[in-house]
Amino acid sequence: MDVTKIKYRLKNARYIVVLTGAGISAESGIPTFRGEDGLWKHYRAEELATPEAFEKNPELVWEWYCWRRAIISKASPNSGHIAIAELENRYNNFLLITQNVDGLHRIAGNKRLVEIHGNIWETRCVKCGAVEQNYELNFKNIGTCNSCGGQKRPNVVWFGESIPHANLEMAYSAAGSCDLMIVAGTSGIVQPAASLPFIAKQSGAFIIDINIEPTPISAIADVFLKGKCGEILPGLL
Ligand code: BJW
Repeated sequence: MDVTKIKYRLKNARYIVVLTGAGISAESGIPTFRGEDGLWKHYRAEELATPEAFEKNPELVWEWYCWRRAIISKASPNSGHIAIAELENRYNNFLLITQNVDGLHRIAGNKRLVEIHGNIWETRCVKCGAVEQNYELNFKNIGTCNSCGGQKRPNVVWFGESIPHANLEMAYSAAGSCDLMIVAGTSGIVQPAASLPFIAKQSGAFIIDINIEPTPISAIADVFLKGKCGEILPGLL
């Protein structure tokens, strides 16, 4: 029943939007935020991914980001990332919205994508806002802004911060106008990303949710595919 529905929707989709979260990179060896492996030195993401945490202890926050950079630097896209890159090749109207900062979707080949929570390989100056590429793995060597000497922070979106306007507009507009949304590997609890499937559903899109366990998004999905992204996504193609 579900297979027939999915085949029909994939074959006839005019505009596909894919929303991904940390679960898609789990099979590349990158820890998720809220799973069993989500803790780092007993801290939760909510305690480190905030402007307040950075203000209080920038070294600790940079140490966490450099620990994550080291893991990401050794990781490669998995079959789930590759399947999503192939989806982009197959559809004229396609957008990937990722909450991940690891850059693996770009490496897999996606070009039409919005990284709504930023990119771990960029820094932003807290004083002048200059954005720089930065591949340092040692938190002690992050350095200062090349333009003004100010303090560098990761160019990512922390709790309490707004998603850059253009990215949010693009994500909302895509969610409101797609006719098929595939949600892959997100717990669906962090806003505003978590509201995108709800917007798509309200606008009449068919929602496929892929996750190893049910989430608030599975509850409204037309189809919930329980399992690993790396196994299920290639199957959709
Ligand atoms: C697999 C798998 C496999 C595993 N295959 N699946 C409205 C209501 C309530 C709260 C708020 C609200 N609006 C805003 C808020 C506050 C807050 C928020 O949402 N809090 C919630 C915790 C309740 N949101 C914000 O602050 C956002 N800003 C904002 O809204 O601005 C406007 C505003 C400003 C001021 C005041 C009020 C409003 C910003 C959120 C930024 C989130 N940033 C982070 C860090 C980014 C940088 C970094 O990476 O370090 O983004 S936090 C972290 O969570 C990261 C992730 O992108 C994000 C989502 O997590 P994700 O990807 O879903 O991962 P997990 O670990 O949660 O889930 C993994 C899933 O995969 C699980 O379901 C597994 O089962 C599954 N899985 N292996 C398939 N192989």
